[in-house]
Amino acid sequence: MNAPAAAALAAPQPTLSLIGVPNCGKTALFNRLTGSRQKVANYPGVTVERKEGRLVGPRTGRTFRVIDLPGAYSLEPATLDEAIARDVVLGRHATEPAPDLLVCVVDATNLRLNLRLVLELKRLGKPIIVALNMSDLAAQRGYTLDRAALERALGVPVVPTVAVRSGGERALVDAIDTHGFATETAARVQRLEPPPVASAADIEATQREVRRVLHEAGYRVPARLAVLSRLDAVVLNPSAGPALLAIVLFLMFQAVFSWARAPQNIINTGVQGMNAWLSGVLTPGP
Ligand SMILES: Nc1nc2c(ncn2[C@@H]2O[C@H](COP(=O)(O)OP(=O)(O)OP(=O)(O)O)[C@@H](O)[C@H]2O)c(=O)[nH]1
Ligand SMILES: [Mg+2]
Repeated sequence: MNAPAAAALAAPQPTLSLIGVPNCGKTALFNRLTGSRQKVANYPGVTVERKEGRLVGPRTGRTFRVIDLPGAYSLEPATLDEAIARDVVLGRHATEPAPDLLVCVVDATNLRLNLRLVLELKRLGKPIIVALNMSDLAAQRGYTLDRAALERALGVPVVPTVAVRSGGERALVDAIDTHGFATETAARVQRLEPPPVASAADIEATQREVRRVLHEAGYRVPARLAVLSRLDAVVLNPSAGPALLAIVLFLMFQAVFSWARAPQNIINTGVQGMNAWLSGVLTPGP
């Protein structure tokens, strides 16, 4: 066995956690990274799935433990899934080691929502790589984004991935394999405090930061989809949504019970006229 291979075997296996909002493609990317080298179970005492696998770095020959975390919108948990994801990331989970590297998976077609979590994770000060997933869909649908500018604006590595395409994980594998774990193994024993509960001012500051990053990265949603998302924002708004629903129901009620009267009268008159005409032209039967 040569010296680098022996050193790789002797070194502790760094742990990577895949974290991101629900449905951004973590599990698809996990499957690409680990192939068939997977173990699936539940976290102890709960019915939340735990997936662990192994990735072997093609350049260094080093083995990485990869953990696929449940989806989380934020480190302030509102669900059991989010609580587990937060505890693992902070190194506070009873049965999980603290991750050495966070792979934050983001959906390139919904960056505004995804970046809030990236900024929260960045504040923890742990090593992080952003996987810009669904890059294929973003390109197909006409989104504009300068990946290098996004990297500069965020201050962390950003690599494009397509978790549903063979080879779509290559840039991420390279970034993991060449990541400087040796100097950062102190992060392994780090048990971090949960971030303080965000005030309204904190949330507003994060939104401003998201807008700044998106602006610097030249992120543009295609006009057609921007209109739909603005419509979504109005229809799903907790005050405007129910008011709109009440208006639509009122209009339907009016359509059935008031506006329908005029066409109904026209049809009735037509049928009566036809009846009278037919009675005149047809000879009475036997
Ligand atoms: N086109 C495209 N589809 C993707 C990509 N990554 C994931 N998907 C699809 O997106 C859907 C969600 O992917 P998952 O891997 O289950 O997402 P997840 O983040 O694990 O979801 P949760 O575990 O529920 O948080 C699936 O239908 C995937 O096939 C991608 O890069 N491109
Ligand atoms: Mg998943």
